[in-house]
Amino acid sequence: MSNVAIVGATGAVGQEFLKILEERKFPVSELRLLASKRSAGKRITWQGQELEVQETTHESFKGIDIALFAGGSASTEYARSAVDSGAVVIDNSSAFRLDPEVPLVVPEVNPEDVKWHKGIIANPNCSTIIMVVALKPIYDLAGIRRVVVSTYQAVSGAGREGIEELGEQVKAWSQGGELIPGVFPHQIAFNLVPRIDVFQEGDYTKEEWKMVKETQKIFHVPSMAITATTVRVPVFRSHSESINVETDRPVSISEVREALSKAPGVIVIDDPGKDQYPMPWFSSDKDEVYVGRLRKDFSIAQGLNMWVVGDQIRKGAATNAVQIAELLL
Ligand code: 11C
Repeated sequence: MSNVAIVGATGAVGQEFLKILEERKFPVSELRLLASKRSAGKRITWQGQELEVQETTHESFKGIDIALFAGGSASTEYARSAVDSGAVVIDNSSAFRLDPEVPLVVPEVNPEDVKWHKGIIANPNCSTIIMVVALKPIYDLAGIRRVVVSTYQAVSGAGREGIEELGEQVKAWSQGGELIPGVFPHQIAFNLVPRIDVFQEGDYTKEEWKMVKETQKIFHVPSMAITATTVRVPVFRSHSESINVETDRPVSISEVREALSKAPGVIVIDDPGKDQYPMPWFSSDKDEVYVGRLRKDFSIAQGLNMWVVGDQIRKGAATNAVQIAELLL
């Protein structure tokens, strides 16, 4: 049994941690809920117990074995204190992901990397996790030379505020009111915004660079060629990705389909004749990554296209982190 802390317990990912710890019957002895001063004092019921949310401080981690950080600035501020108190931190922020001293882990892809942690294990970005779970069986089968990915990311990626903003804009539109952007740089209802996070080198966004660099680190292949365009769409939950893969070796679509069908954490839904393919509405609140629209890319010798969908809050964040905690046990 472990003493577990959740930092950011009242946010979208924090709330999902509570559900997933319970669903997966994670052996929790004490659960400590931590958040910002603003949320301290809130009461949350978990497995029949009423727990009070406490303000996170550098002293919050005494006696804690595993600290699940939901993301945001709390990680930079408190993760090292948690480690100094003896906890292993599983961190969902981007603060440590590219640190060479910190493993970046997706249990279906590189579970062995948890072994070399020095107190912090990073949970990748949600769109990266969803992509690499689908890429792994293809990588094992035929190697990967190049990936071209375009994302269709739900507003849940921007947390509770993102979900609320889409809801408020849809309501305002139906009442003839004004649609006011807040979390997103432009109106998100009935629109697409091809910018997630800040612009960086080469006019790529930080989200796009995360998909490139995190994927290279997870596969331990810094030379893997990857290019990404990330787009926010007016979907509440579940990210979708159009992924084009050029393999190292020739492979047939039926071999890829078979490998994906057998892969852990992947479900193939792909029956064009019956209009069956994954969609965010269907994959929300589920832990698996769904793959469909699998087909050859006729424009190159060794290419394929696929459509991949996964719940950003679950497999893209909380479920992956709890799976990492399970590896530690
Ligand atoms: C989004 N992918 O959809 C982001 C959210 O680095 O963990 C997750 C940000 C991160 O907006």
